[in-house]
Amino acid sequence: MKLIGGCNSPYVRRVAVTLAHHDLPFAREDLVPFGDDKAEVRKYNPLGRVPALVLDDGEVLVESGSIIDHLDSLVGPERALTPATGSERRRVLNLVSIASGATDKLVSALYEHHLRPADMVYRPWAKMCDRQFQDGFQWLESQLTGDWFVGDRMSQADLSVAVFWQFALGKRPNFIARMNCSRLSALSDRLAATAAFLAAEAGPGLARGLALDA
Ligand SMILES: N[C@@H](CCC(=O)N[C@@H](CS)C(=O)NCC(=O)O)C(=O)O
Repeated sequence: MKLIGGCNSPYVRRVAVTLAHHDLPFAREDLVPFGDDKAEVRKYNPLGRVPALVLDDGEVLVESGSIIDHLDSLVGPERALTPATGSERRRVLNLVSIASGATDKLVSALYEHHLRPADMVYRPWAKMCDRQFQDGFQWLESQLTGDWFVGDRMSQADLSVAVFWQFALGKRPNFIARMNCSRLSALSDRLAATAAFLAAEAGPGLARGLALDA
């Protein structure tokens, strides 16, 4: 398998951490979905977005959620990070949807401030995105009442929330500090020290690039 995209993207990184957690061997092609690399990324995904995962027979999967679903199917229901059925599955998917949707808003605000010409930035929109990110992650904070979001072991909810939180911290450290999400921070710190997270580190680019209030 080959993972397209670099771990500076949180969507790529949650796939890379899942691959490492499951001990699945894979190669990487660290393409950026902008600039010179965009045409190359389009060869894997007509939308020109990362991540994409090229399977050994050449089939290409896109969207981090679909890719992760496939990785779970490779390791079977006992080891899968998203339960196969029932209320625990619904809960994990719901938590991941909120975390992923909130991160989409953080990314939208970064794009608004950094990709638009300065005199065309629409600040009310960026502010609304910040509010949505904050509401989403503060709700997640309220849902984390024990060591794990669901059950007694790490699920995809824990893994993805930690990856998204670390991304947000790299881009908006002051904003994140003001949110006072101590439980999410503790979860994130705990997981950051595990082998799967260390194997998929974002590198210096995490704090570089589109940082807003570093
Ligand atoms: N919902 C997608 C989001 C992927 C995404 O937003 N990727 C960004 C990189 S962080 C990207 O490729 N952006 C370029 C673009 O959308 O043109 C997923 O979960 O895979």
